[in-house]
Amino acid sequence: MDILQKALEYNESSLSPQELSKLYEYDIFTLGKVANKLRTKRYGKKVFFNNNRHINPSNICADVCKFCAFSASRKNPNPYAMSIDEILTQAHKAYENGAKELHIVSAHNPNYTYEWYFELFREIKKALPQVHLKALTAAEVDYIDRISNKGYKKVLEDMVEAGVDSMPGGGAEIFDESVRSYICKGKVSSKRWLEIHAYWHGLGKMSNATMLFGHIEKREHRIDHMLRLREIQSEDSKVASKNGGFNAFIPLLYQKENNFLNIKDFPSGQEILKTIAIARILLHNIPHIKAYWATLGLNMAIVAQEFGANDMDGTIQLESIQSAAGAKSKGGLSKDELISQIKDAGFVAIERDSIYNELAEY
Ligand code: V47
Repeated sequence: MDILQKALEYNESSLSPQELSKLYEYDIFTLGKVANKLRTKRYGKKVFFNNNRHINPSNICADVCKFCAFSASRKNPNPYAMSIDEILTQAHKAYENGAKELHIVSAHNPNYTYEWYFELFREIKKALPQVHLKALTAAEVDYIDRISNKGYKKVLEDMVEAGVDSMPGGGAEIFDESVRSYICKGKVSSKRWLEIHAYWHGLGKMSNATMLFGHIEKREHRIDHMLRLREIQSEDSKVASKNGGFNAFIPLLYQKENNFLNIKDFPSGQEILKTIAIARILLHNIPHIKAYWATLGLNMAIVAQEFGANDMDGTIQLESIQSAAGAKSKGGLSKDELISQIKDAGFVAIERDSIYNELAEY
């Protein structure tokens, strides 16, 4: 039996990342056809997007990730730290512009206290209770735990109490420990990143999971990353009382400018599409695969919808992390632009909320 057939049997522990990395040896049409069949079975011609706003309270960071161009202590000479009032002003504007989700993640600013974060979330929820609050990556949760000594479980419980609705998927990077220690030494460990999400899911909450690819990692590291996520998700589903889990897997294509990784060889379009198709094939228990237009570019993100992806992310309004590294995403996208691209590609555009309830069809 060939490796693709075996991969589709989902005999959880039978194939190693090395064996599964042979999936990349199939051509894109073979992988794409299988991945497209899987996504079509679940979603037909639907492509999902949401109306969201990213807010990044500060770019002053205690951690040093080689791939990051956003952090002020690196090649970006403009440090900033927003106050709660400034963030609230942005949140109100975002809401007036149609955002139904606020995605709030920050650099690890040592001047923000434990209380600051939770006051921020409470104030936002008080002012805009109808807006979905997606906030704090597992890397931030780990950082807040380290500065406060509260323990990550308490941080997560306090997030629920303060009104955080879901967690974004950032900070996952690549779980392989050797790659991780080269690209982001000192940041949350892979083990802890996974423990944090598992505990959050146990609180009945949803989250996403990213993977930063296209830098020094090898194919088998990407597969290993996906398998670790698949395992956590299936562990989660064993506990009957839980309603939480991973909503979406988001492969983030590494952007090369203004950072310290100094990568010369970038993945081809084929390698990117194969990665997305393989994610759909392997991650049978994570419902949504997001082709994040901010890193892939709009064209590639739309093409990826025929290679297993079923989501584009959203309007964003202001994107500061990937655009600092060269992505053309700073100003976000209008809802009309997203809808027109999705329709032009022959799909049905579905505006969703943050946990994938369908709000409107275009
Ligand atoms: O974890 C940093 C990445 C992430 C670069 O959960 C870079 O819905 C590419 O996690 N090139 C933060 N990527 C963004 C993130 C995210 C984005 C969209 C949706 C969701 C979601 C989550 O940005 C970090 C890091 O992996 N990043 N630098 C770079 N040079």
